[in-house]
Amino acid sequence: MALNRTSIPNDLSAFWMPFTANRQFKNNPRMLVAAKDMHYTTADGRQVLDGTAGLWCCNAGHGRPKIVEAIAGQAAQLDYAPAFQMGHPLAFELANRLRDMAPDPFEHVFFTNSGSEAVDTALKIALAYHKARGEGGRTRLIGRERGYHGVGFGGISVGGIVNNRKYFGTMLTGVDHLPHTHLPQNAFSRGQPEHGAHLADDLERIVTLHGAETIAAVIVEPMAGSTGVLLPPKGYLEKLRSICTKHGILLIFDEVITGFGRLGSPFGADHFGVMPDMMTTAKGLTSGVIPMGAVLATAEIHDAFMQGPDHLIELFHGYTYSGNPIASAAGIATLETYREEDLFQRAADIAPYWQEALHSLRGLPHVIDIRNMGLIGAIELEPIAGEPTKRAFDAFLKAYDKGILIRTTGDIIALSPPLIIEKDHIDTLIGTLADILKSLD
Ligand code: PXG
Repeated sequence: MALNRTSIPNDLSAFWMPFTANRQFKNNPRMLVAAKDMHYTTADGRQVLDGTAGLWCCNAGHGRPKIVEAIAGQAAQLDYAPAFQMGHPLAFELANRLRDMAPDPFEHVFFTNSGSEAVDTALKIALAYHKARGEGGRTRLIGRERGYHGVGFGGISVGGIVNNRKYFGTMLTGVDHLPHTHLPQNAFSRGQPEHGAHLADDLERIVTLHGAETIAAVIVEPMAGSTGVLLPPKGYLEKLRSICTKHGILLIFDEVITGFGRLGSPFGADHFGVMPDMMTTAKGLTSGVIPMGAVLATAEIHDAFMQGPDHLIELFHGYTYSGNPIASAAGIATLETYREEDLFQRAADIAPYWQEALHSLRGLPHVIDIRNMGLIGAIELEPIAGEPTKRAFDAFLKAYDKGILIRTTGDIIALSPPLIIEKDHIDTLIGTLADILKSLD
């Protein structure tokens, strides 16, 4: 039985909300109390169309029976099992299913509880991998400007968002950044933009500056989500791959957003046809229902650790909840839902309609760019002079009042609906957004 709280609590003061304007929220609470398929229900009884799959995570939609039943049943059968030196079948089954779903080179799965932890895990594996192979001098990590890799110290160090970095000291040392790939000449691109493959060559500059033998890994989102949907230019990821290979540097794709069908393929790596050495995932792994992340690694990386006496721990890393039984059950049921409903193909099939709908907003007031890929879209607004982010935040508030959930970052509106979206939902979402854009200051 759900606890079934459906009204706004009297006291909102104790909960210090994440990435939220706490005072603004608590004066104007936007409280969601239920969800089913494509819609949330608010405390005041309204239906809100989910244009963002929660936070880019509820790829299967909400309240999906198979996932709900798996979680409830698993909680009753085996609620928790120790994650270290003990096992339970579901974590192994989910790892096998992920291996089978992932492109060929990925044979091993390390479970975490979030994308941030998946990123820290992958960075640590990269460092320890080189050490295990006798290249312990490879300690540098390379990220990218405007990259988002969660909020752990590893993630903010390789990440490239100034507000996520500047309050938190010096972070990891030995980190450098590639330039971002967002070029003005690519405005209004449909899918991968034409210009900017040369930006990957900056990795050669970084290698020349530091020496390849000091660099452990490069981490990028194949398509940067959080900073406003920055698409990889044609040829860019291929170049990054070949420069990494040439210099013995591991390439990590942060697939926390691009994984699980968001681009119409299982992973971004499939979509772009470029294979990294590790992939970090979370979000869509359980359709957002239970916190869970995973790092997928090649046999080459995994096997480098499997040395020495076999009673000794090979990797000194893990979490109390790595492969938690209820999260594993949610993951298995989620992957089954994706397969039974062919949701990744569905996303690919509806993507052209999505693209045309989004680009129909071109020419409306304040719209300076629109870009899209798979079931992702971004509408970039001209900021109000001297008040950056305000125009997009106003759009977000109006959208919620008019019954659609959108997400804003800076002055960019980002959309990433559940993969079960229908054409009439797209019409509602984009039609409502058009009205809002016409009404903004
Ligand atoms: N990597 C990437 C690429 C992400 O997008 C993380 C890591 C961190 O995941 P966790 O599970 O630790 O939050 C993310 C998370 C937004 C938004 O609206 C994006 C994320 C999270 C919350 C909001 O852009 N991405």
